[in-house]
Amino acid sequence: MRILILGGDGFMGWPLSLYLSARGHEVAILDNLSRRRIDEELGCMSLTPIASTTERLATWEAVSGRAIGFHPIDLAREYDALEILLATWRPQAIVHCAEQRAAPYSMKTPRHKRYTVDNNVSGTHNLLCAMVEAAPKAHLVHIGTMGVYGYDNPGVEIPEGYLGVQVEGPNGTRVDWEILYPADPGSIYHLTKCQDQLLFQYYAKNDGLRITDLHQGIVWGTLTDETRQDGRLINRFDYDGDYGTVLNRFLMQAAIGYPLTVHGTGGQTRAFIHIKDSMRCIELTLQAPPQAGERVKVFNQMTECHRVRELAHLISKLTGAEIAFLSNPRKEAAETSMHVRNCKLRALGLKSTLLNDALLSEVVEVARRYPARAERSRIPCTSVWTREQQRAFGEPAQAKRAEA
Ligand code: USQ
Repeated sequence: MRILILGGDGFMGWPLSLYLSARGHEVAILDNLSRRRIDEELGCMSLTPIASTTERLATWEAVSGRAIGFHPIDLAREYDALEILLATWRPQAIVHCAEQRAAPYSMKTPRHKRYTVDNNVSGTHNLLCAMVEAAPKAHLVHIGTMGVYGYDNPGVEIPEGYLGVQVEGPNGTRVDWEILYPADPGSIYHLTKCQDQLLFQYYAKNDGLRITDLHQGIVWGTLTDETRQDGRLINRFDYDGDYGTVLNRFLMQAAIGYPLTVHGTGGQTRAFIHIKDSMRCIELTLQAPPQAGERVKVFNQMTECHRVRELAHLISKLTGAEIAFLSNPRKEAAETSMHVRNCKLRALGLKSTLLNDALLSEVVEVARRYPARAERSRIPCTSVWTREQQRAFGEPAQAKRAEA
C-alpha cells in the first residue's frame, strides 16, 4: 500500500514509518519539523540523541534497502503544496500524526493555546479539504486521543466513539439513537482533538471520505524492532514537564534517581498502550478501512488502565525510586476510575502487550544510557491550567517546583 505519514518525524510517526516500510509498504513522510523547533524553544532535547531527518532516512535505506520519501510541508499553512502532493503521489492511505500533542504545552500561555488550536484544527481541515480534491478514495487514519471522552464519567464503560441514547420522539414514543460520545476535553490540546471529530463527521457524511479515528491512550516505551536496528534510527524520548508523558517520565526519573512526580493524590486513572501495540493497531486499522459513505470508524486504541499512583508504587518497588506527591498544576478530577471498551481492535487481531517488569526495565535501561542529556531542571511540570492556579503557584512557587 502507498501510505503517507503526516508528522512522520515525531514520536509516533517515525517508528510507524519504519514499521510500515519494513512490512513492504511504500511510505512517504510529510513533516514541517515543528517538534524539533519546540525542543529548541523549550531548551530541552529528547533524552535519546535523535539523528537529523536526512541521516535517519539514509540510515533506514542502508539498513533495510527500502527508501522513505520526505516532504517538508507545513500541513496547517501550505495547502497548495499538500494538494499537489496528494494529487501526484496518490496515497492509498494517510496516517495523520501531525498535531501539537502535548496538553501542558498547549496550556502554557495564550500564544501556546492559539498555536495549538491554529495548527491542529487548520492542519486537519486542510487535509480533509485537500483529500476531497486530490485523494477522495484514500483511507485517513487519525491518531486521536482517549482524552476526548473526558475522565469524569459516571462509571459507565466508555464505548468506541458512539453512545447509544434513547430520546423522546413524537407522541411520547421512545427513539433509539447513536450519537458521538459527548466531548469533554481537559486541555486546549484535547479540545482540538474534539474539534477534529466534528470535521471528520462532516467530511465523511458530505464527501464520502473514508476515515478511522483512533482514540489512543498514553503511549509508553520507546523502542521498536525497527528503531533498534541502528543507533541513528533511535526514537525520541520526551521526559520534560511539557512533552513527557506520565509513565515514561516516571521510568526516566527512576533511572536518574529523581523522586517520581505524582500530581495530587495520583488518583487519576488513564488508559495506556505500549508503543509496539500502537504500531500494530495502526497496521490492523489500515487493513480494515470503512466504505465510502460509512460513518467515521472509531477504535479505542488502549490496552489497560491504571491509576497514576499505582504506577508510581509499581516503579518504586521495581527500582527503589522515591515518590513525591506534588500539588497538581492541572485542573482535573483527583480520583477517577475508567472502564474502556476496546473490542474492535481485539477483533481485528490485536494481542495486548501488558505492562510488565521486563518492559518497564527496558525503558529504565534506555533512560540510563544518556545521563548527561537529562536536564533535571526541565522535569517539573510548570504549565498551569487556570489563572487561579497561576496566582496560587505564583512565579516563586513555579520556580520552586522547577528546582525540586
Ligand atoms: N501526571 C503526573 N505526573 C507527571 C505527569 C503527569 O501525575 O509527572 C498525571 C497528569 O496530571 C495526568 C496524567 O498523569 O493526570 C496523564 O498525564 P500525561 O502527561 O501522561 O498525559 P496527557 O496529558 O493526558 O497526554 C498524553 C499525550 C497525548 C495523548 C494523551 C492520551 O501527550 O498526546 O493524547 O496522553 S490520553 O491521556 O488518554 O488522553
